[in-house]
Amino acid sequence: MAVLSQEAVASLAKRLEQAQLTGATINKVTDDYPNLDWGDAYNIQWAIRQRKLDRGGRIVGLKMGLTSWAKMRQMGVETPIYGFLVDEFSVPDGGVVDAGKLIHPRVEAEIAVVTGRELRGPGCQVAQVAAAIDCVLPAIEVIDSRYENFRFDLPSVISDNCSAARFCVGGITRRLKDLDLKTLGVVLEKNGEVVETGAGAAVLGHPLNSVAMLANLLSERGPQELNTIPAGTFILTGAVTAAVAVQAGDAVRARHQGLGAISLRFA
Ligand code: 0L1
Ligand code: MG
Repeated sequence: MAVLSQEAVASLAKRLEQAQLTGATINKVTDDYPNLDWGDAYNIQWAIRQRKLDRGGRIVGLKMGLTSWAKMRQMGVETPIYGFLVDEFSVPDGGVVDAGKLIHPRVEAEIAVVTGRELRGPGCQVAQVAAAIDCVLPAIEVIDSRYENFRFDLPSVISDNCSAARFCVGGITRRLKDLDLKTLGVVLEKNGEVVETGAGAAVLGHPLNSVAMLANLLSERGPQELNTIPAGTFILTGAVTAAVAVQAGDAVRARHQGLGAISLRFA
């Protein structure tokens, strides 16, 4: 049960979005509102989303976060969380990220999908997801918590749009039938050295589980216009690797088996 007034939701959304836009840390939202729950947290996230739309931003996708069992255990939760991607977060393959606009960026290699049909929960299953996926792409997500030292609790990170900051897609686009997402290997390099390796199974056992869970989470809590995943939705399914800290001067490359390589530079 959400407990915050609309005014409090609007004011926290403004504070969090300002922090994201200016690259400044803020107190956790639960420091001011210790009883704030998941419902309030998503209300704040959706209010940030609305602020971006009101200024002419375009929502270009959804992301899943906390999709590894290890990270969920660490946060004491049993379900992942989701956030939105807006056009201002998008960086082209080979592009440059202005690290001066971020606080303490970290990169994660991810597997991204685009849906070809609507997905609707509750009860959405992997088989339905498999039938609905149009294509698969390699991705890098840059996360950047607006809280000091990436220290937060679950309502605070949901409110902060799951630390979403930038993302990059590119490489080779493939049909799902041509890939085994569970065993798909990923190598993450920083400044030419391998820093992380992983396989798709790191994402909830299979990245398509993550998409099914997203459809089910949206059906539970999404505002009316957001309670399904429409056809044509780009989705970051969650980190295949641990998040790696980066700073100005770093170059990052992700190599996804069968999907080519994508890279970003931080300046
Ligand atoms: O994309 C992610 O998995 C991040 C989710 C939020 C938690 C974090 O910032 O580490
Ligand atoms: Mg991520």
